[in-house]
Amino acid sequence: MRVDRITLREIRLELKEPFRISSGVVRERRIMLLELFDSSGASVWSECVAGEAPNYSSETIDTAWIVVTQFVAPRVLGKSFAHPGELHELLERDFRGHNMAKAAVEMGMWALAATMAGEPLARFIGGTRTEIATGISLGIQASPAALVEKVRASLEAGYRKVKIKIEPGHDVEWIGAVRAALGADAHLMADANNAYTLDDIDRLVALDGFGLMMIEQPLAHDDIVRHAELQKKLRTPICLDESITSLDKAQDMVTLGSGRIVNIKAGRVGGYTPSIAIHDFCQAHSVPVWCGGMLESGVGRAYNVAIASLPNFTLPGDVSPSARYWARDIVSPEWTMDRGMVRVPLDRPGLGVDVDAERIASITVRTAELRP
Ligand code: OSB
Ligand code: MG
Repeated sequence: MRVDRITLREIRLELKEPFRISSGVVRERRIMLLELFDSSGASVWSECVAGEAPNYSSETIDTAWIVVTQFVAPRVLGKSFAHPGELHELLERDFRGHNMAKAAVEMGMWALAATMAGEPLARFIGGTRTEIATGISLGIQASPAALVEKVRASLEAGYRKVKIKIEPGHDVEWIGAVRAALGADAHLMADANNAYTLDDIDRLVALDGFGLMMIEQPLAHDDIVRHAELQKKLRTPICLDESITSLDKAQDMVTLGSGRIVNIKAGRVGGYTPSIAIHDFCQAHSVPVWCGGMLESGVGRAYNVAIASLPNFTLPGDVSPSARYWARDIVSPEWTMDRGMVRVPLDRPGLGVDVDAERIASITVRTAELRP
């Protein structure tokens, strides 16, 4: 494969409802899409998952736009690769961080290779599932009662796991209200997005009483050591999200006991090669993984569904259907859910969905053409 042109686009997509987490709120996504063109004539779409503000990781859509343009694309454009597995090492060499910018190109190369091999992306990367158990991630709500109704509706819609965003003051009482209203069997978890410190140990121990499937990333975004101290005091498994930026970090987590579950987001770790490596490492150490989400459009969702089809993705992923996010997605068919499952598209090569270029054109606010 040899990519001789990459088109960047920024689109704006309004969320059906604002999504509030402990570190910020988003109402309208600014999404960077890429289109990679191979010299053979094949092409593919990919998505950069960087957000609008640096409140999840240090990257934003604007840093990613610059980094892809100035550093990532020049390393890839016009070069021949026998396999997309070669990209990750090339993009790591003397090039620190910017995992989401790297991943947008690296994952596009995987989808391009799958397309050219005539295989569905999920099968090309070793995925074995035909459908993905699906969870929903609920932003911080205005009141415990409002949260209870959201969780109730989500379980009625068939979601296999409900993740509740928490922060100090929107936590013990709120999770307690949900547990009391919906019973011991509801599959609930919490995600703090770094809102706590070890000084909040009393609150965190109080949450331990609610039988949550896991508590995601309670402490600092780059912490491994303090999470190990916290995990010793909790029965509830800690799941790390932000802290796992590479295979090394997953190894550190297991060595130190900083958590028992990993949320894999391919964008956060720099693409599919490191995601597969983390998946394999976790599998060998009996650590379950699941696929996280970054409020992706239908393009990014295709990559999430494909990676979630690997065998050790044994917990429901944040791979909700298109209609949970958007009035209208940019792919057809849109992503749908049936009995809490999203089907892995296995009937065609590549991403498995058509990308609606006309609709994308109508919501594009900037473009760039990158060549060798
Ligand atoms: O922490 O998992 C998170 C969205 C943006 C930034 C961080 C996170 C999230 C989500 C959304 O939880 C999950 C989804 O895409 O549905
Ligand atoms: Mg998270």
